[in-house]
Amino acid sequence: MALTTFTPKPNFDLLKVEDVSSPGHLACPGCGIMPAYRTALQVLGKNTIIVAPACCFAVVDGPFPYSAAGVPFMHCAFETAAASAAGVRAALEVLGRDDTNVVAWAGDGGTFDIGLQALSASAERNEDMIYVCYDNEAYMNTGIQRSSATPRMAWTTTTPQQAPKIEYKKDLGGIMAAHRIPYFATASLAHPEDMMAKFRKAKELRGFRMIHYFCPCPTGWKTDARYMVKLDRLAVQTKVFPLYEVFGGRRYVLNVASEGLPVSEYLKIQGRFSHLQPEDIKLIQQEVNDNYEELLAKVDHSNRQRSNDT
Ligand SMILES: Cc1ncc(C[n+]2csc(CCOP(=O)(O)OP(=O)(O)O)c2C)c(N)n1
Ligand SMILES: [Mg+2]
Repeated sequence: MALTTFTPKPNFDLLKVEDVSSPGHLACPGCGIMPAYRTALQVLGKNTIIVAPACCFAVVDGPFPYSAAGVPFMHCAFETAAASAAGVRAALEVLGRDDTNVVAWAGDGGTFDIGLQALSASAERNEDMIYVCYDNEAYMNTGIQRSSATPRMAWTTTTPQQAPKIEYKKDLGGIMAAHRIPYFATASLAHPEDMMAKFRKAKELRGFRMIHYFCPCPTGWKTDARYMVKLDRLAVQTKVFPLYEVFGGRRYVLNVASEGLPVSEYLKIQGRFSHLQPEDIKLIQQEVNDNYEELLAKVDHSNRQRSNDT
């Protein structure tokens, strides 16, 4: 298999950033949580408060009194990331401080599923926070149970190979766009410059901002730790996880044109898909193509609206 067709341009400015998070965290080898966290904090800086619900990240940061976060880190109940972060923002307002980034950082289970009502309420009130969802596509911390972010036909411990998941992955971008929030973006570990630029934009804006990033979990995806970045790159190249932004819930921008590699390239290095038959892969390919077409139509529509405006 061709390794990649993506040749990033070197950007040495990336090396001029200051690290806020520290080494010594407890993530599994190949986990995508901390590389993105490190990148985010390089952009957001020390004046940041993290709010994290129950999830791998809450464990990975370290056991009290140790922490790799480098900034204040508030643990909250599983379903309350967005509500808790809104509370932190309210407290800062009472103190007269408007110079702090309040960041909710939650898994897909805490975002797509149990935290969805708090998320929806905070988004609807346009609470002033950056909400980051790291999407490893299952409840990993408690033993790889399926979530509504798990892709169709994937193996998890609650969707065994004999009865893999049949439901579609929830469209988080669509749900958040429907809330007309100021900013929504998807991000990938294989595109760190794009990820940094998105955290920068999120930092500069006010109101409810969300970054949804694709977060490989070698343990749960039954793959090798060395494939972390490669999987994220393949997810973009195969259109499984396109990189795009939505401004104000209406204006869609595509950041990286997906090359349309066959989805099998992405599936075949993950044990969670090892039971798939050629006809299953065909169905997945169709779904991926349809989703991408739908996204391109929104981008096209946004471009036409913009040229009408000018
Ligand atoms: C109300 C409640 N239900 C269940 C749990 C158990 N629990 C803790 S973490 C977790 C899974 C979190 O999944 P996700 O948000 O996807 O993060 P990940 O573990 O994958 O990083 C569950 C089910 C809990 N802490 N609280
Ligand atoms: Mg998860």
